[in-house]
Amino acid sequence: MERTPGRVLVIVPTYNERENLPLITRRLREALPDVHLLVADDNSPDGTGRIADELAERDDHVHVMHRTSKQGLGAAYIAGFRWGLAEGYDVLVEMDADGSHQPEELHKLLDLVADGADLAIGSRWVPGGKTVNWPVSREFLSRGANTYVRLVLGIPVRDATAGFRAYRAATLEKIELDGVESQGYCFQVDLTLRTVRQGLRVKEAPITFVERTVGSSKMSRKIILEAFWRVALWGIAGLGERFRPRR
Ligand SMILES: Nc1nc2c(ncn2[C@@H]2O[C@H](COP(=O)(O)OP(=O)(O)OP(=O)(O)O)[C@@H](O)[C@H]2O)c(=O)[nH]1
Ligand SMILES: [Mg+2]
Repeated sequence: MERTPGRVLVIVPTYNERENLPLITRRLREALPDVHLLVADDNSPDGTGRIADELAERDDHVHVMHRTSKQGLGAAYIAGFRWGLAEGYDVLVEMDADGSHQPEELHKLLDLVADGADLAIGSRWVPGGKTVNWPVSREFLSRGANTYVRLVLGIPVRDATAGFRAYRAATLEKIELDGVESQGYCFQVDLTLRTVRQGLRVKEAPITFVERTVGSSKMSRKIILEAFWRVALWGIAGLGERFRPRR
């Protein structure tokens, strides 16, 4: 029997995902019919916001947040979390629109939350995790970034940059979203670090990450550099904590 950890909201940030959004919406609604979806669109020039409105008109489980301009993945998620918390959802999920995160695997994350995890991460880099059609360069970047994060921050998570995750509402309430400045992918590392530092339970489930087949990537050199310097600063800021002698 399917276990449920309460009312679940999946937040999907979108920027120019007009082909992908209807597909991912249908897959999610079929895989887990009780789960709600919030599309957080940054005024996509390709009309993704309009498509989201059409989907929401036909389905009371689909909601749309229209944002004024492209402000990065992190800002879109924070706005989505705030909406979901105000609406009283128990679990808030992050999922990409491009099909890389498979809605058919979401139950694995919800099961971990139902079993007590405060944050469940869909991981490429635990045993059983896979990537499909990912260029060697992207795999190298992701593995390298995760090794860097583990060395600099010392957190026991194999895939801290992963963007397919489920947060218990109480976790987001504890981690002070107001202080989050990260915009690109380091947003994921930032929230992982905040969760670990609160002493909360982070669990990873293996997933199969599938490279997008339509639309274009928003990954950029700027996003990679932001992650590099922010992680370094968090590492330096945490040195006092890590090397303080135990009493
Ligand atoms: N609202 C909003 N969504 C964004 C922004 N940047 C990226 N996204 C969305 O965040 C998700 C992940 O972005 P992707 O472009 O797929 O990034 P990626 O997965 O590293 O790149 P690929 O591997 O090429 O797919 C997608 O659903 C994007 O549409 C942004 O600035 N605002
Ligand atoms: Mg993607």
